[in-house]
Amino acid sequence: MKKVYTCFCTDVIHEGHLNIINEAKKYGDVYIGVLTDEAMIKFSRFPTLNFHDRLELVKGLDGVKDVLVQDEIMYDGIISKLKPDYVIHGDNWKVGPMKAVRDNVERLLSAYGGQIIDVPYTYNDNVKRIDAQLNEKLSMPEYRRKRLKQLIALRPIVKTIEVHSGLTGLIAEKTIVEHDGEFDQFDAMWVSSLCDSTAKGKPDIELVDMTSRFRTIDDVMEVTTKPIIFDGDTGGLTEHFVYTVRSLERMGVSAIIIEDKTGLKKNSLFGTEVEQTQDSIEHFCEKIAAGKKVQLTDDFMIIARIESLILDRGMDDALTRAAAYVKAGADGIMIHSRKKDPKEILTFCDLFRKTDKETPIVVVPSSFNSVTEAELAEHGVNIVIYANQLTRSAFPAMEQTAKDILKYHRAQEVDSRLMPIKDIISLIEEL
Ligand code: SPV
Ligand code: MG
Repeated sequence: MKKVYTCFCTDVIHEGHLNIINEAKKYGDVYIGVLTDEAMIKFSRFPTLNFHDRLELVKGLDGVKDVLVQDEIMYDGIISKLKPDYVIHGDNWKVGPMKAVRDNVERLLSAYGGQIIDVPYTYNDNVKRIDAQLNEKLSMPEYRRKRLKQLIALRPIVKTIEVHSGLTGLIAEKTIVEHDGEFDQFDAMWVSSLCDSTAKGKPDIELVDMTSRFRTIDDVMEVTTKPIIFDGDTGGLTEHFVYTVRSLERMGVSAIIIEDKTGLKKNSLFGTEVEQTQDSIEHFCEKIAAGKKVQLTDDFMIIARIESLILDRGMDDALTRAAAYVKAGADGIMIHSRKKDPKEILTFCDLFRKTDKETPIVVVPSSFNSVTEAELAEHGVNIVIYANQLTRSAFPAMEQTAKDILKYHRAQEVDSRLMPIKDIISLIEEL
């Protein structure tokens, strides 16, 4: 019998999958691959079933000769192992980023005379409804909240991008690229105090109040499923912070990061150019412990941000504080720096990891932006936050457009730089 292979990357078997199996049977014995969680989350949505359950789901299907584990999106490993005569797939992979996968399969099969079978992709109302239900489930607080911890366990480094509106949320949610045979998308979203304030035309000094910050989170949550890390500034008074923790947890936010400063907070990237006061270790530990005490689930994370390097207090102070904050209950440490060279951040990570192998480390490479995700991961970093790049790219583009319209007294000159009207009116899907 000939071998026919297909790979499933799904939590629900619907008529589209059954159709593929029925078609496959016409050509030979059917082998199904199940994509691992690690591979799936690089280009698809986060699975609502764990890998073991997804494997069992496929094993329970009729007419399947064998079920295999596929641990890469590209088919090199699985094809060299199974040597299928045919690979069958919905024809949706002929366009978009998935085309790279089809090209990969075509190249591998042609080396020994194998063939691709493209079957018409099933996307009827029933399948659409299942798809929408899965997305809805992922956006629910109890699923979304725990996802940051799940991603820390699954990803070499959790890639997080700044959001401050529904629109930036959609960019974080939907942007997927294929590059050099690898797929990538952002894992999580950062509700930055700087960008949330800037979007409202306000300075980043804890002026935008919590009600307004929560409103931003809600706008983002309405249109996304990815987990949220909230920039909680100093956390405010401990008596207020405990309420913030409760509210964020209930909303389905995964983590709050609070920084060890008191008084009028200014953005860290000002460094010592402005007056900034670091909190005492004792007081900040009390704040962390108070927050941990009131949270109701194990999912929510309170991450302590250390400003010692920003304020030129030295590496020893940063390390002492890190150890104290972890002891007080912090679920992670964020270390910040405004140096262009990543050396001081990497040194901190190496020294911290000598005594603490577990506590997640978060970094924000706005100044030390030459560092790569792979380098950070090598030094034990778990979460990288691109904290302001969407805002900083949008502002000059909008400003230039405004200037050019004033200059030319019409909009024609700027049009070639703009998103087509057809695209903007169809950008947001209607239910
Ligand atoms: C933010 O994005 O608001 C931050 C990171 O707190 S930074 O601006 O680098 O301080
Ligand atoms: Mg901030």
